[in-house]
Amino acid sequence: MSNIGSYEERYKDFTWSVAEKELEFQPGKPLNIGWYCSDRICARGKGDKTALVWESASGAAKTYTYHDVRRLSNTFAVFLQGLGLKPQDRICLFMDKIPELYIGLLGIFKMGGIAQPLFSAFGDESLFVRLDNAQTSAVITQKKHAPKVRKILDKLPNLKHIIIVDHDGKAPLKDRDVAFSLEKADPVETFDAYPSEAETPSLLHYTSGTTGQPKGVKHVHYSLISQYMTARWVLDIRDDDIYWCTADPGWVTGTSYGIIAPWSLGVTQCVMDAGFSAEAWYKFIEKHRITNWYSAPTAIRSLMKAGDEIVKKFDLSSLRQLASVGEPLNPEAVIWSERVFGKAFLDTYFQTETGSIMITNYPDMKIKPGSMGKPFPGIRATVLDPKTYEPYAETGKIGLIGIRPGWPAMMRTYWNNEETYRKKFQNGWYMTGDRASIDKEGYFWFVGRDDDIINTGGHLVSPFEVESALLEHPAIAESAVVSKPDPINMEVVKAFVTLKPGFTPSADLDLEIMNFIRKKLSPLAMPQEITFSDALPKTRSGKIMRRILKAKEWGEEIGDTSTLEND
Ligand code: 6R9
Repeated sequence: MSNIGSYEERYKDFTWSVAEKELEFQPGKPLNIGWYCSDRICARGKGDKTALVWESASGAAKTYTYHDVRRLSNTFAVFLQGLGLKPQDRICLFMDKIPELYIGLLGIFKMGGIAQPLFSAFGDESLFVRLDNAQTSAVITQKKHAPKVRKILDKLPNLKHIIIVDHDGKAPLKDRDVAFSLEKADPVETFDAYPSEAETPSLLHYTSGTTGQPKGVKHVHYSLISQYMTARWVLDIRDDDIYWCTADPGWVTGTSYGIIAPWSLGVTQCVMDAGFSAEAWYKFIEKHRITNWYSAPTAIRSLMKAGDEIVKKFDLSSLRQLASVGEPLNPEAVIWSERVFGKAFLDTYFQTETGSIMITNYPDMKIKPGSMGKPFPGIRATVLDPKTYEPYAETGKIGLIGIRPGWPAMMRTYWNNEETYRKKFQNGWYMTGDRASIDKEGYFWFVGRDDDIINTGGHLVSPFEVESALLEHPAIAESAVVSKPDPINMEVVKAFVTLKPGFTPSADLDLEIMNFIRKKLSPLAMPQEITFSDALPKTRSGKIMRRILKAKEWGEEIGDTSTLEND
């Protein structure tokens, strides 16, 4: 049995005050995640412990102690204040997985700003809608990504500063640019963190919606309580562990469990700023003696594809705890990992909106490969009848996953979109938008999403966003975007388009459209396949019936087509 107690024992009578006590947080007193993740660890005598081990694709490496993280996040905070940035201003982090991203997040928290992390792979259009929606005041970025921000600057009157963290003087600074070097700036030894309270906003993560623009999920400093507790009990992070979360902080897993949870626990974490390669990943685990590894099904499937032989070339005996999140973890992946690593990946389930792990496998709990496990202590989750929004009386029925609101990391609203936020609740339940069933022993079995959102490699892509971007291409008259099955990414983006008069389908046009989307939105949103059609299936009221196109891709029954216009 592990040191964290059995699931049943923990679930029974759990209240979040357990975590509050461990963190010595007193309700009503200030709570600043930046302080918790650095100053508090130093105050507990662990300042010289390594907080971050960082490596890049080119072989560059850097190591930071907790004292370094504390001092450098102070330095960041003072610099941001010096620019005139104020508490609650939105400050975007738009960088690769470099140390400035990790330390910058704490710096923003410490000066009371609201951090807005965005994937550095985002193109100018993806970037624009998110910066515009949040009315962001500053973007912290690298010189290679700055041109994408500059391109949309005219449309963003509220964006006052583009902060370049690796300015080398070779190219001159441009309009609204300002250089900041973490290494060259005068280190700030002491800084009074902004006295945020539990309910003070901390973070905005953008997530794709089925219709309309992406939504800014607003989190508060109190989220720390559930991020800390879930990391301790599910990821089983202990004091001497070496932890590796493979997620990018542009995504909720990369902030909740790639920055906040590990640093609030005072553990050493490793970051690899490089693309996927089985060999490089195993080498990284071997070299750093990783004990806890949090990854995603797409990566695990890619490792499976690389084969068993390559695993044997490395000493991976340090691994103790493996976990996965983001998409369904297929039973084969669980069984495979048990065979090759001697440990099964524990499936965990949560969302940008939930901020922390909701339904999960738990150390010492029997694993049923293919099941997401059970609700974390303090979480009341169930499966609801889609007609009545009442929990099913019988087990085994497929319904909608609903969670009773009230855990610390729950989103507080969608930024400037209270109406959509309110629509997420039914009969007192927060509606996740996912479908599942619960078996007799209380295990949850994920079935699928209840909307059109495409989950490609763990990243949510809105068909609406891709369709809108496609319509901006001069050759395209109409577009419909659906998911298509894929052995590694589970789903990929597939587009159907009709062309404007004067344009004809060709391989060149196909490639050109793909590139157009990759640059405008991101590589993930890029259609992997484009079908040129003469017409798209539409309802009599003129809505494109994605359902029909999707069913064909997945080899499923098409279902009711009575509202189809052209049948
Ligand atoms: C953390 C994160 C959330 C959506 C969620 C669901 C899917 C996440 C899953 C899973 C099956 C799991 N999802 N974990 N599906 N099994 N263990 O992924 O946040 O990007 O907001 O996505 O991802 O559909 O609703 P986010």
